[in-house]
Amino acid sequence: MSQSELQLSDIFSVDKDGKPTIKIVLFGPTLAGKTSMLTVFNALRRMEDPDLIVSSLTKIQEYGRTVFFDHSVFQTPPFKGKKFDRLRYHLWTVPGEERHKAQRDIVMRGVDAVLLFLNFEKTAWDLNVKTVKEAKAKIGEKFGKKIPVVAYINKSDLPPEQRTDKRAFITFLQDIAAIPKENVANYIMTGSCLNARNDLLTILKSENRDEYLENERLKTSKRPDSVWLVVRPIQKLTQLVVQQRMEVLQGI
Ligand SMILES: Nc1nc2c(ncn2[C@@H]2O[C@H](COP(=O)(O)OP(=O)(O)OP(=O)(O)O)[C@@H](O)[C@H]2O)c(=O)[nH]1
Ligand SMILES: [Mg+2]
Repeated sequence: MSQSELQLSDIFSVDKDGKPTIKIVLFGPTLAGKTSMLTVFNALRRMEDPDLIVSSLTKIQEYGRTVFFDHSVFQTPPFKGKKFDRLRYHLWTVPGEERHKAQRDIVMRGVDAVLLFLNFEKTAWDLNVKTVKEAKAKIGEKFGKKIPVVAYINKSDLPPEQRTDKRAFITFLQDIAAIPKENVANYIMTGSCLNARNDLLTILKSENRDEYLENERLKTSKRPDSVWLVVRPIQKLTQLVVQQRMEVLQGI
């Protein structure tokens, strides 16, 4: 098969609409902020480019906790030259509470990439550790290899005395082989969904809103730093999956 005849659907799974798709799961302990992250991501897309939303956020919750999953679907902007289809990425979160293990098993089926969604809060350390071990056990030897893994630590807005030292996360994640020993900055990211949400709200409420907008859409150049930090791990995982598939292709 020559590369020019190749469709993205030949190297990616297809979703129920037959579209090439990456499935990314945000896997992390309860109260880490997974639902908050997806909410911010949706709000950002709505403000910047609603055409990239394939299906908006579904949340299955009880008393503010996720009991099954959150799910939403986006697509990449059209590719130049349009030789290839656009790529869809499905974002899922698991319910973090320990009692929901069965749901986590279901959500993780067919996952292409894992975002280990961790919590800076000191009180959450044991749960962080437990969660990473659970994710690794579920995926087995593909963990961090055929199935790329990126870690994101949320709640960087908290004062230092309430936060676990980032170095403890790095050591733990390397020891358990979730992330490589080199290029750590590409595999462990930090941020605050709270700050990202507040910064987006500030723009929406601003009297100078027009400075931020062009044709009613938020200019990417005006995207707050806090929002970049929250979006980065998803971008990185998408990139890792695409890169990996391309490498497989070159081996054919
Ligand atoms: N300080 C701080 N609080 C945050 C941040 N992100 C989320 N929270 C708060 O943390 C709490 C839990 O957030 P959720 O997004 O519901 O957490 P979750 O990971 O989805 O939890 P489960 O659904 O139980 O798995 C909420 O009170 C959020 O407002 C953050 O960046 N900083
Ligand atoms: Mg949740």
